[in-house]
Amino acid sequence: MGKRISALVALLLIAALVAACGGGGGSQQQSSNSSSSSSSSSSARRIEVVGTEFAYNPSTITVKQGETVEIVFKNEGTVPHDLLIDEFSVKTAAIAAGTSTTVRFTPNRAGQFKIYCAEPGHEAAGMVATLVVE
Ligand SMILES: [Cu+2]
Repeated sequence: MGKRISALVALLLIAALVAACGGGGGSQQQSSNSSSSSSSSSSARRIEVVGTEFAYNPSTITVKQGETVEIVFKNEGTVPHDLLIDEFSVKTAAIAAGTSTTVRFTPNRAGQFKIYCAEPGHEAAGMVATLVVE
C-alpha cells in the first residue's frame, strides 16, 4: 500500500516537471515562429492562387521583374494538384485536396509565362494560368 502511494507521488512529480518544461519550450517556439514569418512576408510579394478541377484562380498573375514573389498555392479541389512555371524553375509538389504549399521565385525577365498543372490530363483540361512579368 505504502509503496503504491509513493509510486503515485513520484509519477505526479514527473508529470508536473514535464508539464513545466513543455510549457516553457512551447512559448519559446511560438515567439521565434512569429518573428521569422513577419520578416519573410515583408521581403516578398505574396500572391494566393487557388487550384480546382480544372482551373487556377486568379487566371492571370501580374508581377514586376526583379521582385521576389511568394505564391501560396491552395488546393481547393478534390484531387491532387501542383503548380509549375518552367521558365523560372517553379515547381510545387502535387498537394492533396484541402492543403496548401508555398513557392518563392524572382522573375528575372519580362514577358508572359505559362502556369500549369503537371498532373496527367489537367493542363489539357484547362488547368493553366498566365504569369505576366512587367
Ligand atoms: Cu491539377
